[in-house]
Amino acid sequence: MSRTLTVAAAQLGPIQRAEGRNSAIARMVRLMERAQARGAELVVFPELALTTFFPRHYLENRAEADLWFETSLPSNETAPLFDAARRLNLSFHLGYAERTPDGHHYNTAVLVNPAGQIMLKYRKVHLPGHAEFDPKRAVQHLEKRYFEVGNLGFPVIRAPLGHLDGVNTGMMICNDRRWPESWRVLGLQSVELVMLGYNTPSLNQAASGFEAPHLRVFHSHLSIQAGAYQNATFAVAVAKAGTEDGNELFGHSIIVNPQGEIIAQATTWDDELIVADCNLEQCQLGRTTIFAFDKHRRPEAYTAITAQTGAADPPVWTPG
Ligand code: CDV
Repeated sequence: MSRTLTVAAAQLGPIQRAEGRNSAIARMVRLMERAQARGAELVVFPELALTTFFPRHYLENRAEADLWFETSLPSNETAPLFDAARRLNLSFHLGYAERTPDGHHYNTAVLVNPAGQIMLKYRKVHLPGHAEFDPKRAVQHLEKRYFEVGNLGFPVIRAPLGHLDGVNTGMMICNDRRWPESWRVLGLQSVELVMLGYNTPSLNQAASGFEAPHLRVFHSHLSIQAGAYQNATFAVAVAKAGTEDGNELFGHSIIVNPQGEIIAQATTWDDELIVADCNLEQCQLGRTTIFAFDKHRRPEAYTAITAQTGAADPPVWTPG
């Protein structure tokens, strides 16, 4: 049987702060219908897909932010996504803000099958930004205020997807894509398909140095293409795009093959579907040759990667 899975990246245009979940979810259901019409078996939505990218908004009373969090999946509001999955025989990946029954907060993604079962859950590990209001920034990035560091590691599961019995499927969320460690941990579990959603502003708002705007998309694509190539996996990277609450998100969603090539790319800042046939057999070449991990990796030389966080100064060279 062919191991070609037809995958749709469902980029979302902006979701304004005043826009209700119902309207965002209606847009997402329309994208699922279009995906099914184009033969897709899996639809991947962005990070925090149900609301505005709220970490840009500072709320002094942290608890008020709970209005942006989901306490259950499905809920009355998110049920139309699950209904559409069943009706259209689609699996979907959803990024959302999760509040657990015991009061923990995570930036989370799930993979849901057409029967509505959650097959895989991931909670974002690399939280960028800061926890307190930063007066130097024109736009805040308060992920460290609103979320805890994910506690599920980087799981991969072999799950039935579309017509395939088993696809080695993993996830990361936005900033995780910039860290080779995220990709390698997935690669070490033989991942074949990485789903990742992101919300990335067109401008670096950190006010600690100039970053040319054109480099923002370059760095995002560079990280995803390198991660896919070095771990012999497909990657579906899906953005929220456009001007949201006055702040520009750069879009440029892509699907990448295990050679690191972009095989589909969004060209608008709107709700936009890109679809690609992903022949998972293509993962074999890299993982049996240049990246045959079992033959060529040297973990004894990599101990610093898990032993330390920050970079240490090297010893100073002295003559003789
Ligand atoms: N949502 C994110 O994690 N965004 C980050 C920041 C740095 C903008 C990103 O890495 O794209």
